[in-house]
Formats: sequence, structure tokens, C-alpha cells
Amino acid sequence: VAIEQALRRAIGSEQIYLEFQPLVDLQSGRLTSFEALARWRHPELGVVSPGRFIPVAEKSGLIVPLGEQILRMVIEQLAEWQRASVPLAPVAVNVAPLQFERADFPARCHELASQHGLDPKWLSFEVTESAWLQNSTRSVAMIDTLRQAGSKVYLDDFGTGFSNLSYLKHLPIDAVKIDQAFVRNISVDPSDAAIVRGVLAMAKQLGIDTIAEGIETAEQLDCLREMGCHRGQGYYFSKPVPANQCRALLEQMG
Ligand code: G
Ligand code: G
Ligand code: MN
Ligand code: NA
Repeated sequence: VAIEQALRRAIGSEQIYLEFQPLVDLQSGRLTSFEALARWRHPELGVVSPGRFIPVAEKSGLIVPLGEQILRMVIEQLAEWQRASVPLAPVAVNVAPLQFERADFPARCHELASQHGLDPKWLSFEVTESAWLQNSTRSVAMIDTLRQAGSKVYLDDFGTGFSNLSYLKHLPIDAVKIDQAFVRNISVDPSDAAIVRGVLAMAKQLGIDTIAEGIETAEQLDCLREMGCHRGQGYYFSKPVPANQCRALLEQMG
């Protein structure tokens, strides 16, 4: 409860800030986009990890105003880069299931983007399987709306949720993000390698791009590249960085 109350007070304040982690094309090694990751710096608690406060936010419903703040901060950051003529790359925002339950979510995103003169093509959205399974018909319509405006939609944490994959054929997503749990031991564990190969083959058949998360070593990268995974993300390329380091990353890796 203490952390929930502190979080309630933090929402809307500068205690909440963003970091950005690059996504990289595994063939060319070039930066293609960023994922925005929320951070919370509390005056007494210090930096609280999202692994700790996101679940609290989801349970309490605070994720809805927090998610709105994060979305707004991402749009404001992109608009600021645009004004300063910093070269842009698309930024992906994590969308919690509770946020995605609101049918007006796509409209809200576009309204905010338009208020800041930002083309929605610079925004991507990461949704999880559970968000989708709550109401599949409406989810498809919402994903269609986001994509029609030029945004990309990714299925996050792929492989950790449900074993029934039949829903994938109805889901109009741009890419699946293969959870880091499958990447961690990919170069040493034949079972993990087999699972990832299976996911890549299935995604290819469905015409969906693939993004591997949590790449930390050259061995993992070699495996994934050889298997034909399109893109990746992880400490091997870069940890999440503050906004003021994004330009340098773009110039270095773009
Ligand atoms: O950034 P990583 O440091 O530790 O994030 C931990 C977890 O928190 C991940 O599951 C990530 O998806 C989630 N997360 C990080 N930022 C956000 C955010 O802005 N919104 C939501 N819903 N989840 C986030
Ligand atoms: O759930 P989601 O995939 O959105 O969250 C991504 C999480 O993975 C964040 O917590 C981010 O900080 C973390 N992360 C990113 N790259 C790496 C990595 O190479 N290794 C590990 N262990 N975690 C990573
Ligand atoms: Mn994510
Ligand atoms: Na993920």
C-alpha cells in the first residue's frame, strides 16, 4: 500500500521519466527504432524498477493515468526532437491490458499526436497476449485503427502467455517480440533454440516480422541472425538510455 500511495502521488510529476532502448536490424546492425521504458525516481525510495511499480500500477488501476502520462511524454519527446531537427526514429510504447481495454485508446493516441503536430507513423505500440484475449473482436478493430494511421503494433513478451496460438492468424500485428526467456540460453540449450526456430518459421508463414529481446552476447546474436530473426534488442547493442543520448545512438548506429 505504501508504494501504491507513493506512486499515486508520483503520477503527473517529474518523478516519472523515460529511457529509450534501441532496436536493431540484425542483418545490417543498424538502429531501426526505440522502445520507451518508464522509470520512477522517488525522493526517498530512489529509482524504483518498473518490474516493481508496473505490477502495482496494473493491480490498482493507476496504470491508466500512468500510461496516459507515458504516452504523452513519448509524444512530447518526439515532437521536441522534430522541432530541433533531430533525425527521428519510431518509438514503441508499452500498452498495459487495462489501457487497451478502453476502446478510445487509438483515438486518444491520435488526438495527442495531432496536438503536437506529430505523424502517428513515429509511434509504435507493444501489446501483450492478455490484452488481446480480453476482447478479440474489439482488439482487432483497435489494432486496425492504429495501423491505418501509420503506427506499428507489436505483440510483446511472446511465448510467455498462452499455448494456443490459433489467435495469431486473426491478429493484424506487424511483429512479435520473442521474450528474453527464450533468448537467454539460445546458444547452449537446444530446446530454446528449437522453440525460437519454430516461432520464426510460424511468423514467416504468417507474414509477421520477428524481434528478439534480451540479446546480451555475440553468440546469441549469431544464433538469431543465422535463424533469420529480423530485429533485436538488448544490452549487447545498448542498455536503455536517457533521451539526451538517443541522438548520439542514432548517429552511431543509424
Ligand atoms: O524496463 P524494464 O526495465 O525493466 O521493464 C520491466 C517491465 O516493465 C517490462 O515488462 C516492461 O514491459 C514494463 N514496462 C516498462 N515501461 C513500461 C511502460 O511504460 N508501460 C507499461 N505498461 N509497462 C512498462
Ligand atoms: O516486457 P518488456 O519486454 O517490455 O521489457 C523489456 C525489459 O527487458 C526491460 O526491463 C528492459 O530493461 C529489459 N532488457 C532489455 N534488454 C535486456 C537485456 O539484454 N538483458 C536483460 N536481462 N534485460 C533486458
Ligand atoms: Mn516491451
Ligand atoms: Na517483452
